[in-house]
Amino acid sequence: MAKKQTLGLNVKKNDNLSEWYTQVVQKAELADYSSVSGCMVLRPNSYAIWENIQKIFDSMLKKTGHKNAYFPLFIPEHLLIKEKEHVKGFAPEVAWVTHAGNTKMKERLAIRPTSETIINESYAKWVRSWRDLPLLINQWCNIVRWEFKYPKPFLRTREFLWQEGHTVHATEKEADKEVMDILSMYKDLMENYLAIPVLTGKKTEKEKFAGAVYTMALEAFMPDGKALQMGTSHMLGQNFAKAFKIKFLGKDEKYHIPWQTSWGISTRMIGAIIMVHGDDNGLIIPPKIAPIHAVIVPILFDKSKEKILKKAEEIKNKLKDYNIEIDKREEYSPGWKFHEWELKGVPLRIELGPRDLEKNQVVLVRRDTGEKNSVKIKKLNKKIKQTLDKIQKNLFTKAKSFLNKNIVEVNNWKDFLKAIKAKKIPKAFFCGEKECEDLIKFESDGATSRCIESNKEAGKCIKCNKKAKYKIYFSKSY
Ligand code: 86X
Repeated sequence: MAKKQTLGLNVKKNDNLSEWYTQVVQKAELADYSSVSGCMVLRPNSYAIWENIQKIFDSMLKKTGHKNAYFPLFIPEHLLIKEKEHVKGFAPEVAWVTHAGNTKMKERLAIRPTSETIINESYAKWVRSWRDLPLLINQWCNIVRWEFKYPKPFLRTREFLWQEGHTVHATEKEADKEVMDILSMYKDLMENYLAIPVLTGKKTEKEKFAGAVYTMALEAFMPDGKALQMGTSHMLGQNFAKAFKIKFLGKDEKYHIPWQTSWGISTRMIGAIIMVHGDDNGLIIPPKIAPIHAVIVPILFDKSKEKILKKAEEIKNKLKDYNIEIDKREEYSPGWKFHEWELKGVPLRIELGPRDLEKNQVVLVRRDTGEKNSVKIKKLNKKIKQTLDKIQKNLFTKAKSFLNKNIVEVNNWKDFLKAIKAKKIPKAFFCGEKECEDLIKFESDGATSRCIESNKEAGKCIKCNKKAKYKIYFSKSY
């Protein structure tokens, strides 16, 4: 039977998250499929969210001395394979340009799957002395990884948008600090703007980026019990510097090999925003990243139409600090419009009818709770600020308590499996051995380590019973 095509969603979030997600993406006009499998169109509604995320994080980067630059999309093969570790395992995902017109190229060009190599080729020329350090460069760009797993808008696409930072430091200590500074900037962005709580910590040897000495990660927890990696910050040590022969003359007049970091976040985060905050009526955009803060829906009758529209404009003009939209369409009923803006996740709705006009008030409706309040127009500016703050806090608090509720400390394998089956996040002692982690994944039907919570604790590995190295979170993941 053909599915009924309605404006609203025809599946509940808790009944089928995956189908719910697909419908929200489509019906809220966030993304669309294209004729290239795995490559999605970012429609204005999601691109505007990405622009807001860019603005926020870019300003954090500028404040901490980072500068933007742009490096080529194409990476010649000899460059890409210079640092062998980082290509390991990824080779099947690299997309290549092999021809110009009908002529085969002498050397094929990779479409960047990440830019360490092309950037370090430049760094080898630019880094001469200690005065050139630290070198703190960021680039906003697109990335191509030709994956073969089933694509999912924002979460797994062959092309995506991200920022990648690549830094060079004189000492190991400074590079370590950069890795941690970026990690806390990412956490700030995710928790205080996207309203998504994250677990942060080091990755195990098995899960770290092969080109790195260690990897720090930020992990969010989705309603279906799967973790979603939201970002990574890598300590590259001297791996790339050695491969690309980067060296600098120190204050001591001797040559030294510098220390490097790289880090990234991507449009994948938009997938997390959809899944974490959305409800049965659709998307809910956290106010701090919402392209539209409030929509005014005028209740139009022939008699009072002009007055109402005039007042709506007046209200919009007074609310200069916010992005306000007036929905003037006459071919749709107010109720229809309410549903549409709810579906699209706009944090606030302002209803304005003839009775409200008489009383110099509007009805203010929260997207997250549905709560309605009559507000005097005089007090609207202040009330909107307060309410947006409340929505922002409420979204984070709800997500945070869901995360906390789902972390369970376990100390035997039976309870570990129980927790995974129940779609929770077991926290357990672990020996850190790759073979043991492989076994855990196999026997738990796909659970992997997410990030290390602490490494000071003494205990026995949840799986092999040998001496544990640390306490760590496990779960299935996207
Ligand atoms: C790992 C490492 C790192 C800068 C980040 O995680 C953040 C931003 N880069 C990225 N990675 C690869 O190195 C890689 C390499 C090849 Cl050749 C590939 F085809 C896919 C890859 N995917 C991830």
